[in-house]
Amino acid sequence: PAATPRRIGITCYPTYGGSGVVATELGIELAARGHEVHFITSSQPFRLTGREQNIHFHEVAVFHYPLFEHPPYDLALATRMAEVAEFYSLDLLHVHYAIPHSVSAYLARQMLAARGVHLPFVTTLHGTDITLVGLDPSYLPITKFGIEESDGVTSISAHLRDRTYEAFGIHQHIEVIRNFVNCDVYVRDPEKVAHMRPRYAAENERLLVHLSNFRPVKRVADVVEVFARVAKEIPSRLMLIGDGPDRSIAEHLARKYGVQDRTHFLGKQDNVNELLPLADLMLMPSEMESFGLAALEAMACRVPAIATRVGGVPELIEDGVNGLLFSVGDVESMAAAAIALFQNPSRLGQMAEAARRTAQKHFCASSIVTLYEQFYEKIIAES
Ligand code: GMT
Repeated sequence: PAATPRRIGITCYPTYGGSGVVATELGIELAARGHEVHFITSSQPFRLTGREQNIHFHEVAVFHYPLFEHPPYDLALATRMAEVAEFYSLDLLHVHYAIPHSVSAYLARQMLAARGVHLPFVTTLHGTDITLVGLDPSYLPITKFGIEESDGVTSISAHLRDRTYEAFGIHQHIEVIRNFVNCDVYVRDPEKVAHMRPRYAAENERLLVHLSNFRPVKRVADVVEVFARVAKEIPSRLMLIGDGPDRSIAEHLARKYGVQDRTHFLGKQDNVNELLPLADLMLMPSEMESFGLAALEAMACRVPAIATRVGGVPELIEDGVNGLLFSVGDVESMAAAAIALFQNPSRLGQMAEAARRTAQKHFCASSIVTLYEQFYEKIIAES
């Protein structure tokens, strides 16, 4: 049966990054199911057009005053959360990424409670809020507090849940609700591929893809190291989608290995669902991934990934079945595996099929969004 239509507030980092993508896609899916969704963020989430039905956007404006060396965004956010929640009678607030969102949500809940208004909030942990930021000793106590004060906590992988229990000594229940992809939007349409692929690779060439925010944790240098080795053996090209601090390292390495003319630096792209299906193989050699959303998006498009055996990645990629897993930094083995796959098209085809099947069977928006709806109902009923 359809869930009761609810009024849900969503807060996330609206810029490029997996947590913002998941939060935005969740809002879109909830709105399509008849819920009223209110994004409360510093700017419009990048995957929204602003014209979607049932979706409202509330910008958090931060007051700047010369005395403030650091404008107090967390407080501006808490204030806006409380205002929106009261004005639109929100049933629940769902914040993505613990820092500072769960603490702002806590403040909003307390402000409203003082006025007799009830506002439960759910925190979804995405990864670096726990593994990097949350473990900076100066942030640990407040992150722990934000998590413990949440009316409900979810985590995007079992690995991240366990890391959170260990690192924060938290005892409350953390529900694992894995990331998802819209399998109707992330799909390989052979006609579109035939039309667009020649822009990036000739018919006899293989196309590899990497998608990230080019932060050190993504090890973009390893992507180029692998590609340089593959390009020696197989006519191929590399498509790099995204931008960030390590882009110039990647450009430098591409020149060093003489593969700059075979590498497309596409920068930040909005409609990655149109680009991913053009590729034959994804490279995701990250130092850490609590989930690895980029790999899931590729898999839904029938593009298996060569990835690292870290964090929550093995919950998505089954080594040798729907992709391949290696140790961090083992570029030689990754390159050898890519070459072997390209020399064995039927194995690559089987892996591509298995990748799509995994996305459809376990990670489709249609089933995962229902888990969020059920979780919301549980929290609303209990709080
Ligand atoms: O990895 C990033 O740099 C972005 C970060 C984020 O918070 O946006 O990604 C984390 O959340 C994604 C969505 O849930 C996950 O798919 C990523 O694996 C996770 N990143 C890390 O754990 C490093």
